Amino acid sequence: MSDDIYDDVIWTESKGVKTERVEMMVEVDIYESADCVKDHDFRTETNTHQPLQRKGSDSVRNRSSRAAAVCLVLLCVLLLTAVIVLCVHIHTKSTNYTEERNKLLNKISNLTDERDGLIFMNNNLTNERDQLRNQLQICAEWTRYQSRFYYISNEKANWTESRRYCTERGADLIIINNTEERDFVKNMSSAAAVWIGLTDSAVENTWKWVDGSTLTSGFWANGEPGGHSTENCVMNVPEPTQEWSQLGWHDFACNKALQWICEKRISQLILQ
Ligand SMILES: [Ca+2]
Ligand SMILES: [Ca+2]
Repeated sequence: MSDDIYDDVIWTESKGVKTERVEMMVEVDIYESADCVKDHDFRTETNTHQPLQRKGSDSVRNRSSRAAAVCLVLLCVLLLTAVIVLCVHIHTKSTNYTEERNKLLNKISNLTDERDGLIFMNNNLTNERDQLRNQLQICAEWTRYQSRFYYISNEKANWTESRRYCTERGADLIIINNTEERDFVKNMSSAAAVWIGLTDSAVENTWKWVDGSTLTSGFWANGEPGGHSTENCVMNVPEPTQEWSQLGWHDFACNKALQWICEKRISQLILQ
């Protein structure tokens, strides 16, 4: 019985060893199978994933290219827009500057016209001022009688120079129209013999006043005029002196030096 038992045990043990071997072999097979499966899966995965990864990278590359193209187009559009806006801005500015330049040129032209007008006005005012000065001087030095101003010189000159002095001041040698004026001249000139504006230089013995009118009647001294062609200008002797015994008008040589009397009408003074 015990032998049986031992035999059973041995058998059992051997059986157990066998079982363990079987189990180990099974385990080895399992592990090998697992390794095979792993290897198979890895290869399978490797074989399966490689094309997918390639497809994915191509897709990403395509997307990147499209994005880059879109960005480039957008950039071009932006640049084009910026260029257009800049051109419009420059054109607008240029137009504004041109308008401003034209306005300034117009203003300069107007100011130039105004300046020329002011210069012209200033010249006129300067002339008026000079005329007023002359008139003031005339009022100060000349004597008013009725509607005329008279001036008697202190210097002596020939008839032509005497007349020039008067005409340069808007006057002329005196024309004696009546006895009142003759008496005024007599008072004015005291005893001095003076040139008056009467001559027959153009036609002998045809006496004309400096205004071109012909003498009709005059205040000749006794025996005058008697100088004929040698005495063509007239002097007035207001009263008898040692030199001139006869008062009144004398024909006398025009180149002789005497004092003179200028006459100016008030209308001439205003017009001057
Ligand atoms: Ca004469
Ligand atoms: Ca005479």
